[in-house]
Amino acid sequence: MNNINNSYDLFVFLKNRNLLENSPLYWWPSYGGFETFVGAILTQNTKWENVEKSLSNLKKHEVLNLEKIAEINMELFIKLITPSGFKNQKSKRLKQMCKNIIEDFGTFENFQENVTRDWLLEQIGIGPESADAILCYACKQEEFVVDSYANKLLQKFGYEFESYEDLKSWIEFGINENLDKISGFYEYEISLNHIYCRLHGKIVEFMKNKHDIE
Ligand code: 39A
Repeated sequence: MNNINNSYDLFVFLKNRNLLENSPLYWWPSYGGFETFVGAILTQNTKWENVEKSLSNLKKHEVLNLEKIAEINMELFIKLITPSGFKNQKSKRLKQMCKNIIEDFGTFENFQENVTRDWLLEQIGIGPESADAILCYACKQEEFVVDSYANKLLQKFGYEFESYEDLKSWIEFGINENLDKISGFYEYEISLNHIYCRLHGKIVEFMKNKHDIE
């Protein structure tokens, strides 16, 4: 069995498996855009493939932007996001959040630059995982996203964490302690945010494709 002493070891273990060969550079499609923000909320409690269908519906109807969702007819919105499940709850929360962004930040660009984790956690329906997904992938901030895949993978290696924040700290600490070595793998041309995106993406791809740790 592979010996994983810290998250740097985990990074190297996953990196050696070329899991992101067919993925976008930052793994999450539309990284850094409004679409990523919507995807991060729609993906709660459902498969990514269902989220893609909802995003495609929103694009086809040309409503995938902050102002349009803040004003969209609820019946239409519910219909468009039906594939990703919990349609009544998600449509209500997403629409309210778009209104709150406009009220507190004016534009999506200003939100991306100035939003805080605390602001996100105050929003109805946003827990730590969704907050970190929005910060990491839509706002390009240095926050690692912990999800159930990370928990399950680390359990396979014999780890158990008491909370979301404990696992997040364990990952972020091991990466930051070994930042120079990791940057070296990418000829020193990679940001910490990009490393977090790639590590999260590798974990998801490893688990979704049911790879083994042996
Ligand atoms: N579970 C997931 C995903 N699986 C994903 N991709 C594949 C591309 N994203 C972006 C988020 N959550």
